[in-house]
Order: sequence, then C-alpha cells, then structure tokens
Amino acid sequence: MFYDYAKVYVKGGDGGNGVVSFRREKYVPAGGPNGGDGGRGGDVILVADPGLRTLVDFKYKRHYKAKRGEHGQGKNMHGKSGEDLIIKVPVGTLVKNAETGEILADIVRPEQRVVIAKGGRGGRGNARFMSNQNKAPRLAENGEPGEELWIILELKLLADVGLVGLPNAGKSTLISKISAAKPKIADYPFTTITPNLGVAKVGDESFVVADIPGLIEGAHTGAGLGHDFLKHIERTRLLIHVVDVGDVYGRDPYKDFLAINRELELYNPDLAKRPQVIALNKIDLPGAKENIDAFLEKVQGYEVFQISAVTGEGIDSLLYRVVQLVQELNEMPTIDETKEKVKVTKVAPKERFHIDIEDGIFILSGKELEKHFVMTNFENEESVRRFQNIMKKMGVDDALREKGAKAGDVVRIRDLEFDFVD
Ligand SMILES: Nc1nc2c(ncn2[C@@H]2O[C@H](COP(=O)(O)OP(=O)(O)OP(=O)(O)O)[C@@H](O)[C@H]2O)c(=O)[nH]1
Ligand SMILES: [Mg+2]
Repeated sequence: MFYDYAKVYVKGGDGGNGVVSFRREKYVPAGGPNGGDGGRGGDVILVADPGLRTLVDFKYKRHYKAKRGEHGQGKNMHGKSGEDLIIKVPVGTLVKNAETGEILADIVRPEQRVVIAKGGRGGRGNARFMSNQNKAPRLAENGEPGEELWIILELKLLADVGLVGLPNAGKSTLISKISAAKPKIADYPFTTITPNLGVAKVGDESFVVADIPGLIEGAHTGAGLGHDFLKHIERTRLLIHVVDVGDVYGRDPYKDFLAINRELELYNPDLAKRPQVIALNKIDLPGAKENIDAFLEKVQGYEVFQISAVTGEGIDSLLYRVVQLVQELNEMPTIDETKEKVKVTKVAPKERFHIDIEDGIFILSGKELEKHFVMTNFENEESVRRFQNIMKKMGVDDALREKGAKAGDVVRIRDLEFDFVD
C-alpha cells in the first residue's frame, strides 16, 4: 500500500486571564468585585475535505495554533473567545499521537470534524470568587493553557482513477508518462504483476491513478492476474479504458473493449457502471489509423481520446478532461465508504500529579497539577492561598508527607520553589 504521511504540531489557544477589579462609583467608597472572566481559547479542529486527495500541504506548514481567548476586564466584561483553527484533511486520514502511537481518530466521512487540541477555558475574574466569607475577593485565575501535542497524519492513498485494459495495451507506459511512478514496461503480456499508484498533476489539480495488471477473458473467475487486483480499483471514481489500436495482430479492438467491460460487469456490476473514458493508444504506429476509424464507427456513448503513451501525443487533452471529471465525481460517495463506521478513541486519563525526589527536593509534576499552577497568579496572595487549597484537596500534601516531606523541605513545581508547610 501507498501511504502519504505528515507530522504536525497542534496547540489549542490559551484561555484569557480573569481580572481583579472593583466597582467605583461616585459616593460609593468600596464597590463590589466586578472583574470579568477571560475568554476561552480556540480549538484546533480537523475537518475532512472531500476535495483533498493528499497530505502534500503539510510538507510546508507544520505548526498549527488556535487563537487565545482575550483577558477579562472590569465592569464584568468577559474576554472574547479565541477563534477555532480549522485544518482541512483528506477523507481517509488516520490521526495518531506522535509520542505514543495511539490512534486518536479515523477520519472516514466527508465533513467529519475532530477536535484534536482543545482550547483552554478562560480564567475566572474576581467577581466569581465573591462569597459570604469574602465580599471583596482580590484573586482571579489565569487562563487554562490550550492542549498541545504532535500528531501524525497518515493517508492510505485511494486511487481516483483506474487504468483498465488488455495486457500490453500500454497502461504502465501511460502512468509513467503522467506521474512519477516508475513501473516495469515491456512488450509482453502481464508485465505488471502488482498495482502501481501515481499522483498525476494537471496545473494546480492532481489525482491519484492506479495501474493494475492487464485483464483477460475469464478475469472475473481468476484467469490471468487481474482478479486479485480488481479490488484496488473498486473505489475509484473513473476508469480510463486503454485500448491498443496499434499492435493488434488481426484482433478487433472494439471486441477487446467489450470483452473487458463484460469482465468488469461479472466481477462487480457497480464497477461496470463506473464512468469510463476510452484512450485509444499507440496512435503513432502505422496501422493505427484504420483501427481507429473502425472503432469509432462502432462505439457509442463514450468519450474517446486518441493518444500515444510513448510520444505523449493527445495526453494533455485526456488529462484535462479526466481531472475535470474527477472533480465532478468527487461529490459522489464510492461504494463502500458509506458503510464504514466512525471510530474515535479517547486519550487515556492522565495521572493527576506525580512526585519525584531529586537531591532532597520534592519535584511535583502532572498535567492537572500543572494546569492549576499556570492558572495561578503568584503575585496575588489570595490566588496563592487558593492554589494551596487546591493542592490539599488533590491530596498533594498527604502524598508529600507520605514520601517523607517535613516542614521546611523544598518543593518545586516547574520553575517555582517553595517551602513545605506541615
Ligand atoms: N509504439 C507504441 N508503443 C507503446 C505505446 N504505449 C505502450 N507501448 C508499448 O507497448 C508495450 C506494453 O506496454 P506496457 O505499458 O507495459 O503495457 P501494459 O498495459 O502495462 O501491460 P501489462 O502490464 O502486461 O498489462 C511496451 O513495449 C510499450 O513500450 C505507444 O503509445 N506507442
Ligand atoms: Mg503494465
């Protein structure tokens, strides 16, 4: 299989800080608290865009950050929320946590949305800390930091376009001409024994094309090699039926064309109904003219292109039409896409806090504890007291004691050290 791959950093916006403020009115000496909350930070959201086929855009941009929330203000004014950041990904993208390899989301439906990094909530302003015990709270919270992580995006390339035709018709020659694929090409049937995928670029657009081994009569029952590989083109949106009009050795190219279509029909009727354009190939060979005329006389209801995969003649017009058709057909689901279930795995809950001891210093860490830490304004005495309370409630104090901490020992969280008070 052919995978497209990208590693990117995503970060939700930080929440805005809450603010400490008091009402000031004429003749009112001490008004109540009116500090507003900070706004919440924006989320980073992956959205499946059916128009995208590859992860090539992520080669150039790897960092994605949503906007932070605005800080609160006095007069109970709350900060504005930060804008979400939308990242468009192709349908079929698998999202993994780059650190753990855990699957975070499997994006299989067009327009499917996955919040991959949540924005932090806004810190509360002092108005929200008013209570009967404390009518004039002088504390406010800082905003919660947004989630951040490195993710891996993986896309199983599904072909938009499948090349079908008899062995030796020139399918591999064609894919090598229109993409970077380098398949084996030779003048005998069944040169191709495994499918090749290539990305064909046409101006700003591109499509993924699959070259499979040639089909012969009886292919649907397993004759030749085609049978195993027809499944690789079941999900394509368009088929290019390559017909050899050069090396025919007395065959009738139109009969060949009908025979291949019959094989497709017998293998899977849906596949036979797939839109098809015909590429009459090898027009550079001397006998081609006669065969083309005979073919055109019989064929009906198909768009026919005349090309030489070797000289390149006629290929541009074929490609422009194919890219146009692929875009039109992109709106339609392929056969089994609709049956697939959406699977989203949640990240396992993290330890609330963790204690390490280094050189007699107790080092506290952990997602939840550090969250409360960064949401605390340490220049504000009341905020610090509130933080101490939270630690106590989380059981940090007890855990420290259990680990042997005594009054006066140094406890460190990130870059801040303080004395343990028993
Ligand atoms: N003159 C001429 N020869 C061509 C053209 N396209 C393909 N050929 C030749 O036809 C032979 C078969 O080409 P391939 O591209 O291997 O054909 P294929 O359809 O992939 O064949 P299988 O893999 O066996 O199904 C090779 O010798 C090619 O060089 C063409 O436009 N003109
Ligand atoms: Mg081939």
